[in-house]
Parts: sequence; C-alpha cells; structure tokens
Amino acid sequence: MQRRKFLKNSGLSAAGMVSAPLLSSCKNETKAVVSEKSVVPNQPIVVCTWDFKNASAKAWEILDNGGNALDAVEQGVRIEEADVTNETVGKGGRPDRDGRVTLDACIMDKDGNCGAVVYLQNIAHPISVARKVMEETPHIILAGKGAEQFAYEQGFEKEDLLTESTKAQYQEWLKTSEYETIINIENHDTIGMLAIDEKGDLAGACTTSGMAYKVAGRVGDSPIIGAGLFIDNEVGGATATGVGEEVIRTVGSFLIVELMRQGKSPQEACEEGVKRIMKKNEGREDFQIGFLAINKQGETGAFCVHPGFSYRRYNQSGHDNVPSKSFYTKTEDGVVS
Ligand code: SD4
Repeated sequence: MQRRKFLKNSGLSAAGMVSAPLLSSCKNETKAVVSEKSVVPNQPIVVCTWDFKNASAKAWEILDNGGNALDAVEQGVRIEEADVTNETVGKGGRPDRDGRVTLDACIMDKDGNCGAVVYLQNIAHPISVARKVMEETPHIILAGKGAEQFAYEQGFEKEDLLTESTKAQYQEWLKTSEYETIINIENHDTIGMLAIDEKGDLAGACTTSGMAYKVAGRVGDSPIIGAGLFIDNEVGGATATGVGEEVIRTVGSFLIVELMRQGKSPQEACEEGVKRIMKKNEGREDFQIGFLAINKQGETGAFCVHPGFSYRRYNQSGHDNVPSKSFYTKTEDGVVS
C-alpha cells in the first residue's frame, strides 16, 4: 500500500472519522487500516463494576436504541440506586456509624463536564442530582444539606433510605461498633459505569453509600472526579470500587486514563494503578480495590487487589461477567500470596 494513502487513512481513523463505506470501498487497504489501533469502531458498549446485570442491561437498552452515553450511564446506575437489596448503593445502602445513610455520586460527559454530590441524605437517586448539578449550576460538587436543598428545588422527593434490613444490621453492629473494611460484599458493591455510544462518545457515572458504618461526614472516592471516575473523550474512561481513601491517594481513575493516553491498554493501565496503591501499602492485605477501564476503541480491562472483583460488559455481541485478575492470589488453603 502506498505510504501516503495509509497515513491519510490513519489520520482519519484517529479522528474517529473512518466510516464503513470508506473502508469497504478500498478493499485492499481495509485490512491494514482496520488493524491500526487508532481505528474507532463506533460500536456502543457499556461496562460496570461488579456483576450488575440489570443496571448494565438498562444502559445497553439505551445505547442499542441510539441513545447517548450520558443517558445510558445515568439510567443504568439508577437501577442499583433503587434496588433496596443492594446495600451499598442508594436506597437501602448501609448507614454511617450514627445510623444515617449518606450517599456520594458523580457523573462525567464527553466534554469534560461533570457534577457530583457528597454526603447527600434522604434522596434515593444521587446520580440524577449530580447530573442536575452539572447541567443546572455553575458548580461541580454540592455537599450535605446544600445538596439536599438543591435536590428538593429540582423536584426530587424526600425518602427514608434506611430499610428494615439495614436498620437491623446497624443495630447488630452497634453491639461492637467495630469498623472494618469488608473486602467484597456479596460480590456486589459500589457501581461505576462507563459507556461509549454510537457516535463514539464516552460518559461515566459512579454512585455509592460509601463504606458501611463510616465516621459521620466521611466522603470516599466515588464522587471525586479523577479518583472514583474519570472520562476523557480522546482516550477513554476509568472507575473504581473498594476502599476510597486508597483510590483518592493515587487519584486512581485519572491516573489510569493518563496511562492509557501514554499508550497502555486498559488492562495494563488498571494493573499499574493497583500496583501504585500497593507500593504505598506494602504487605497490607486488609483492603480491596477494583479498577475498571475502557479505551476509545472499546477495549476493556480490570484489575484488583484481591480475587473476587468482576465487571459486566454489554455490547452488540451479547453480555458477560468478566472476572478480574488480582494483585494477590489465594492458594487452595486460603493463604494469600
Ligand atoms: C467508598 N469506594 O466510599 C467507595 C466504596 C466502595 O466497594 O466502592 N465499596 O470508598
């Protein structure tokens, strides 16, 4: 193939402008161009932390009908916020040590617009409040009472977020009042979601009730742009689950996106992200972190500290639950190595 033609096509593809007719009209060149990493396939895809089937199915339904990535991630994670059996997100989330359910969430779009709420009480859908912060205010983060007041002004309703189940668990916890970071809670946990729509644009959302029985006022990584979530429409996106303090200390999601910008695959970038955290925590085994990333080409990757983390992936060829590789492995007798 002529070098000039090749370069021309690569340039187009890097800008996300390669169309199917263009590729098929120059048959001999198609192979070479398609194998270039810079080709943007424009195939919608959604991934989310853990095996959240219903949430990812909802997001996929939107993408598959030509909807945009921002709507997909918002509507997707709302499924978990509403599910009272998920005790780590939204209504039914476990409370802080004073018995209050306080929620954190953020959302980010293809243009770098973002919105977040932290320490939000009495509102079941923090992700939608975060989107309103992004779209209706000149600010990015609203906290506590201010965020709650803003939500009411936007038409959200006051709800009691504590359920019979979380209330009973909390009362049990009070007997010892011991705070511990549980490594994988029933294999479902905070939801971070990343999507690419048919235009090839990215968006992400992350929402949680945070660590159970946390100190009142504690805010984790999930609503912090760059820590729990980051999107860069030129490169890709990343999100995190696990002990937020460690994710914040490395600005984990931003780090992973920057590593992808420098040429790492989503898998390599997630592995490097976890390794950075472990370097600051040499020998520590008592916490879990899971990173999930996607690049502009729709390639995905994940890595975690301990086995047990997985992510659900939905695209045109179907959906699957992808187990993540981990920093530590467990031998048959349960020893971590
Ligand atoms: C936090 N990262 O508040 C969240 C909690 C979480 O799995 O992801 N748990 O630190």
